[in-house]
Amino acid sequence: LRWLTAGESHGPALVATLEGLPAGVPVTTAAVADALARRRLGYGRGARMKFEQDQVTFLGGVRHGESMGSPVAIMVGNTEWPKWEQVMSADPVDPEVLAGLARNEALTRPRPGHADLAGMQKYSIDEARPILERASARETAARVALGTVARSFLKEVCGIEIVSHVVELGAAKAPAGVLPLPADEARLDEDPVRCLDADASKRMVAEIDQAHKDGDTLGGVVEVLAYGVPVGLGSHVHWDRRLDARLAAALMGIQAIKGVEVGDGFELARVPGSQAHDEIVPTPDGVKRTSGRSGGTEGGLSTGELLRVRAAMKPIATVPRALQTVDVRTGEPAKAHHQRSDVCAVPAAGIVAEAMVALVLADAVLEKFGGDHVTETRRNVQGYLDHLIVR
Ligand code: EPS
Repeated sequence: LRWLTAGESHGPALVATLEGLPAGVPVTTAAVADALARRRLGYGRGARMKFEQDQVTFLGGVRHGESMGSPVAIMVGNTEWPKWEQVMSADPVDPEVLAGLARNEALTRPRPGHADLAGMQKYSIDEARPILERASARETAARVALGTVARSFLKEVCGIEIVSHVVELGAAKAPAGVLPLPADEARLDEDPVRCLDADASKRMVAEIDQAHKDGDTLGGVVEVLAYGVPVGLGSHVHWDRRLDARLAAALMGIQAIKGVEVGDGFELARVPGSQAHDEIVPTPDGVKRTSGRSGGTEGGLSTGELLRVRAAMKPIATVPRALQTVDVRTGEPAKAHHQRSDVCAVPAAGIVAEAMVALVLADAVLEKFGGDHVTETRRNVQGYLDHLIVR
């Protein structure tokens, strides 16, 4: 499975393509639009989330609600585009027209924590606009669109279901060990911060209110669970085939993510071996584990137990109480650019993390089971599970 996204934050649209998806995967514009709407939820988002819409158009790969096996191409239109038509025009624009546009002013005060400064240096551009337009987390809308397709594939061929929740936000933490089920999704989406615990949710909202008052921003931790993952995705035989490594890379590739844990992650480093692993026991339903510390991967292979990964998001780098920087035009100290920003986007990051996990799992499923139509993939999965050598 190969996939790419293109498009800028204030461009006409984002586009996403997915190549290698079998035929017969149920996909509709409405399903993608619903997923994109979930990404816009969450207490603490900025003004743009209120006035902008995501407009979904399939450009290829899907007919009458099913994939055809050809590359899937999805366009997510930015309704903000009319305001940016000149500033972000692909074709040259009359300099006099541009000079009259406040929006087109050169961004010469790079924001710490964003790609602005290093991007300007790397790409030899003396203002941040061409860098921040693509570095923006707006791009995650394209990933969520593709993730919707990947999720549908996973459900269709192995019954895999993915759910995420917010486990930490600023200093507020959800109680440990409370794991949502796929059926909890609607309840989670109704919660302002996508936290399962009502009391923790209230404390998280209070954290956001306080940060807002202080002109500050907040990060947090999201956890993604995948139910129904079969044993044997990924492999122990080579580092870049390890499922945990692929999940970590995919999650780390989300804007503002600074840490990833698989299962109990860093906590496992703090306990002795006798308390760090999941013991194996025989049951009438086959061999099972007595706990889920590993997060459902051992030696880079899925174990068939619940897959559980976590991603830590740093606070949004566009801080209202602007941070210290340098004006690259003058070389003098300055305050970083700030127009508007989210106080917190952790709930949205959970939706993006679900999409990334879905894309990695879909890739791993296809690698192991192949198939050009979902019925073929499903048959291959079933044949493998029916003949597992140890059960
Ligand atoms: C983003 C900054 C904000 C967010 C944007 C991501 O945009 P703006 O700078 O125009 O206010 O609203 O997120 C989205 C548009 C989105 O759809 O998630 C950033 O710098 O990453």
